[in-house]
Amino acid sequence: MAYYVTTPIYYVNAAPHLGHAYTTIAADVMARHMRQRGEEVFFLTGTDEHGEPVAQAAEREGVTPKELADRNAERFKGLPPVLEASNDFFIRTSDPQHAAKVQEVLQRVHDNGHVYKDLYEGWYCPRCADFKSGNEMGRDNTCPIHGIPLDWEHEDNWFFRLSEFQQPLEDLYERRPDFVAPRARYNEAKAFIDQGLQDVSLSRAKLSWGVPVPWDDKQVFYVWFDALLNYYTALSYADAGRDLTETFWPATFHLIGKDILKFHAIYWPALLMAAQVEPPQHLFVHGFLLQEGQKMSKSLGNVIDPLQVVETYGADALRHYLLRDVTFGQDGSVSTTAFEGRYETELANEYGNLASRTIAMVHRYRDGTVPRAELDAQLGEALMIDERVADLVDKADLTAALETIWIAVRRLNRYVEEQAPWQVARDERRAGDLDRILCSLVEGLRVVTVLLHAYMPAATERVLTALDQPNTDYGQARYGAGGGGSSLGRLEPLFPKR
Ligand code: ME8
Repeated sequence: MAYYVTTPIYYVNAAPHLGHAYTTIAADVMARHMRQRGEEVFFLTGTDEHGEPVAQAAEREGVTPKELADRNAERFKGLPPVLEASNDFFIRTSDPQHAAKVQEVLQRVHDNGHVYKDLYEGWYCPRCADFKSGNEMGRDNTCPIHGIPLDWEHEDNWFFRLSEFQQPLEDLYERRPDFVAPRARYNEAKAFIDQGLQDVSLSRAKLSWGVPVPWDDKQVFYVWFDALLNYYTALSYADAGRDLTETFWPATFHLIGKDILKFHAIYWPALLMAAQVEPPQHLFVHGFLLQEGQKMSKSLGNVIDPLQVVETYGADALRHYLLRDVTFGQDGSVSTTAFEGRYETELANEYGNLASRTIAMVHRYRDGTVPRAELDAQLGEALMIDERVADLVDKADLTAALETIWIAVRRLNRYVEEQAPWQVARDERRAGDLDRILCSLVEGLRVVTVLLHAYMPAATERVLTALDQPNTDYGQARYGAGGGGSSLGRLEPLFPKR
């Protein structure tokens, strides 16, 4: 089966921050997990480079939009490798192949009769690149997201007949209750549709930093339509020798933050229908990372630097923390104190310690060779979780999936305490018991490690290497699937004290 997961493409008007890292990490967990299951995966991320947010930031810095975009796109492009994110391609909307495909698709929307010219008059936020209707505005005509005054815009635009898609969108939501998750976001999108859809601007006349409208050389496409199309255009040129559209479209999951729901849940499927292209299968909308109760964002300036965290603690620790501490799909607070707490209690003391003591005991009591013995059945139930974890990841319920695995990690630590192998080792007559305990522990550690691999690729690889069982195929996530008798390597502390 083909599996296609995307993140939003990020604005290049500033440097990447923790919010961007968050979505990229989540998408990576899904991509890695699916690869373990043998699926053909395509994972896309990239940068959104056109429109006012970038043009205005460039003006403030006294450089051209292209210069600013080139400089910051490099920083965004450098983020996935730092996070151990395994994207298959990085799209930039300034790629000429993207622009050509945008023109092709939107020309089709035009030729299909869904576009007309009219005067636009209304409020506009240049940071959101969004036209605001009355109920989307803050006090005194400000943007409720950015807190800046809105601009009163007055210009001739090409309009997209979104209102024509009222019924098709209602049908889509009726037919596919899993089109948008979590449920609260589905309801929010549906409520927006139920209010009655208005046509929207498809182009801007005042701006030159964008993809030119092929039938009107005085206009460029409104940045949101250009940006949304990245999910589709990338497939046509990501692999130089092959058009991947047939294989991967419609996308399996678009992951987005709740700030951009309207564009993805309403404009995007409507636009695709207008171009006679199948809408994506699922949108998953996660919440905001909050710091001191406020949305963390580059324009508010209150950010934890993901690069710094990774440099000190490693990418695995950040990946674990973000998906564990903030329920994926809801808002959640982040803080360095909470991060350090999880690092120490869960990574160092629970998983890290389970791995090091298991391996150390095999060295101490059995010269590093895992004894062959019957596995302890009492661990079976706690460790037979591969299907449950897979079902949860299928729904992008990444926090629940991680919690399910973590319960097994804790069960294994309890098993060590209950069985007290150090006592068993003192009694020669109980050699068989010790074999069983060590063999079961190694197998249990291997199972949770295969399951955790998508979340913490680096640490788990080290553990599997030390266990001399490097296979991460999902079939290996079953208790009993491992080959006993391996000889173990050494393991340096996975999560050392900082
Ligand atoms: O909106 N908490 O780009 P953007 C959680 N270019 N996630 C956060 C976050 C936070 N505090 N801050 C940012 C754009 N994000 C458009 C998207 S897509 C066709 C075009 C994440 O740079 C989250 O995924 O403002 C959010 O949706 C995205 O970054 C917005 O990034």
